[in-house]
Amino acid sequence: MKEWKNSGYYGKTPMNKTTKTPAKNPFATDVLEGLTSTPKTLSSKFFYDKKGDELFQDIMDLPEYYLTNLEFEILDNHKKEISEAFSAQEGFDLIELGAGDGKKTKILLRYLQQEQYSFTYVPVDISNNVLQQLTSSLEKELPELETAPQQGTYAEVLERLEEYRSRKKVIMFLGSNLGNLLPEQAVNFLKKITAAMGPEDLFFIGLDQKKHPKKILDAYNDASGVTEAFNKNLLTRINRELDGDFEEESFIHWPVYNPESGTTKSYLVSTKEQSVHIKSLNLEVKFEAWESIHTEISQKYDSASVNWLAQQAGMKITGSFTDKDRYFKNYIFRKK
Ligand code: AVJ
Repeated sequence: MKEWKNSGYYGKTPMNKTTKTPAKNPFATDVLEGLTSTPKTLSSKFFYDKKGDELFQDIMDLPEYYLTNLEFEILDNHKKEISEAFSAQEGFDLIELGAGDGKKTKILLRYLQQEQYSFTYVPVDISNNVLQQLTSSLEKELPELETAPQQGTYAEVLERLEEYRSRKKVIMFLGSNLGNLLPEQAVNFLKKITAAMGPEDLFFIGLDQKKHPKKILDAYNDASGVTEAFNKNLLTRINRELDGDFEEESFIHWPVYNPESGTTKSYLVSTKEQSVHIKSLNLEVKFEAWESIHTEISQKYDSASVNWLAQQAGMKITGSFTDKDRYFKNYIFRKK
């Protein structure tokens, strides 16, 4: 344990800052750090292995998880105005961070193509597998579409994009994915986007809004237990990849929503005193009865917090689109 803490790649980021080589095993590093901290934490970025990707697909189909359907509806209802805002004389590059299955984006892509806008779609994802599935579905559904998929972390791709200034860029970040970041991390992330933007470029972002706390809580505490399985997938992953012996039945999934901060925090709570052994970390983790592991934040926004984010990042809001209940919003940002 000590050697790990003192080694060069110890820390939250998967890249070693001094050498820019990937850490040996970012998951192992993060699990070790999180489970030896007080209070205990695990990072939500490790939800998304093959099983986690499938569970997230199931979450998007849940009746309680309103975010996906509302954003779909917003894009569909406002595709004309959105396309007009994206449009440019020499065409544009539409760069999507964390493209996933592209279900929502396809509404825009289809419309842009039908209206003969000139553009290239640049889906960005860390997973090659996701990119391949997306490209092959696009080849079938929109064979004329020009696509230029980019594999890598957002940071890597944004660095590449900085030098990519041949024509207007529209950078898209949907699904309220920003909400998984703490305010400071979110600002740093947005600053990188601002740095990659020219004066004409747009940033198009979807952010879930504050609303009745019950509605929000239900979205993270669905009756069928899919979100619970998604949260517990972190334990399954530790068991499989790091040779751990977590008993999933002795943890409960517990999300809480704070209407003041707008933050939903998800936890796994140990229902008994227990000890977990993680062999490949050479680590024994002790839990008291009812001790928690914090696993995820899902931030909800209002006009004050969105203005603050834009301001901090050196951007300004130049447009927004919402649904009839104002539950979800898509914003157009420009560089200030
Ligand atoms: C993909 C980050 C937007 O926080 O709402 C869904 C992930 N977690 N249910 C969210 C998630 C639990 C989701 N984001």
